[in-house]
Amino acid sequence: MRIDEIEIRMVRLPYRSPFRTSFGADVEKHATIVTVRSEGVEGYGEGVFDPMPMYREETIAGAHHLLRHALAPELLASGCNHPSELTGRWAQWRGNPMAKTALELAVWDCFARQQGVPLRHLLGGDRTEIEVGASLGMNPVPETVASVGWHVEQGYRRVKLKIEPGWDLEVLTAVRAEHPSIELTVDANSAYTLDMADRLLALDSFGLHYIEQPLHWDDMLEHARLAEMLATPLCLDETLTSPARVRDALDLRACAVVNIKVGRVGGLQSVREIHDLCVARGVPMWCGGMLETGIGRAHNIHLATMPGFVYPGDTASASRTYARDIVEQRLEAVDGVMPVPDGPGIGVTLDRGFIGEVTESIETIR
Ligand code: OSB
Ligand code: MG
Repeated sequence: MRIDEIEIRMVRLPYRSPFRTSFGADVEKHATIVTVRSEGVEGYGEGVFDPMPMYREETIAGAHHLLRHALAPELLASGCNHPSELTGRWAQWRGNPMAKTALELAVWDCFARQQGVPLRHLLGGDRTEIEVGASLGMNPVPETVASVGWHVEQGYRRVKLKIEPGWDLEVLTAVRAEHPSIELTVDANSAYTLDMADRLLALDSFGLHYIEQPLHWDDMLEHARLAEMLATPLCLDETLTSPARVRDALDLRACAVVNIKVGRVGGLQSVREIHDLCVARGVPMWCGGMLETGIGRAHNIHLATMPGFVYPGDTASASRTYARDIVEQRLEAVDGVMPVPDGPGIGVTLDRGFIGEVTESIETIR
C-alpha cells in the first residue's frame, strides 16, 4: 500500500470519575489518535502514552517526536506491503513500543479496511464476542464493595481491584465477605517490594485468580522469587514489553499468566508472536486496558478474539469510563460479553462532530 498522509491528533476526554491506582489519580484521558490515509481509505490507531511516565517511561512528548521525525517519514517514504513488516523495519529505533504501536495499529486497520475484512480475520480471531471483566480504581471500602456488586450484577466475568501497601487486606476482606466466589484479581501496579513478602503472602487467603504486577515495573527476577513463595499465580503487566521479554519471564517463571497490552509490547505483530509463544507453552493470556477511547478499545476487542486469550480482559463497556466516546458505535458489554464491532477494519467510525470538540491539536505529515 502507498501511504499518502499521516495525521496525529491529540484529544482530551474527561473520565466519568477519577481513576486512582498506586501511581496516582487521573481525571482525564490524553489520547493520541493516529490516522493513516492510503489510496482513499483511512485507518486509525491510538497511542496509550501519558503526559508523564507514570505507568511506563514513554511520554506524549517523546512519542510524538518519534512519530513526527522517524516513524511517519519512514512509512511515507517506503509504503507498506503488509503491516506485519513494520515492527522489523522500525527496530532501528530502540524501544518506544507505544509510539510504534500507535502508527502500526492505524496501518493494520487501514489494510483490513482495504481488504474489506474485519481486523480480527487478519489475526486469526474466530470469535464474534469476548468475555470481559472490569478494573476498579482505588476508592473507599464501602464504595468499592458497592461497585463490585454493581459490576457483578452487570454480568462482568471478573473483577480486578487496584491495591497498594496498606490498601489491600481490608478492602479484600470486605469484598470477599459479600462476594465469596466471584472471579477476583488484584493489580498493584508495582507498589510493593520483595521485603514486603509477608504482606503479599497474606493475599493467598483471598482465593484470587492471580496477582498482577506486585513488584518493580521492569523486574523479572524478584517476581520469580516471589512466585516461588506464593500459592496464587502471578501475572505480569508493566514488565512485559516485547516477545523476548515475555519469553524470558516465562523461562524464569516470573509469571504464570500474561497480560497483553498492544501498546506496551510494540504492536500487533508482537502480540501475534507472544500469542503463539503462550499458546505453545500453555500459558493463559488476557487483554489489558489503558482506559482507551473507542479506537484503542475496538483494537483491543479485535485482538482479544485470538484463541489464546482465555481469561476475561479489561475491555469493558466504554460507558464505564466515558460519558461520550469519540466513535459512533457504542462499545458496550451485555451480561459480561462484548460483541466485536462488525464491518471492515476495527469496525468503528469517528464521531466527527464530537471529536472536533475534544481535539487539542492536529498535525498532518505528507
Ligand atoms: O495496570 O492495567 C493497568 C489503566 C491505566 C494504566 C494501567 C492499568 C489500567 C487499568 C484500566 O487497569 C483498565 C481499563 O482500561 O479499564
Ligand atoms: Mg495492570
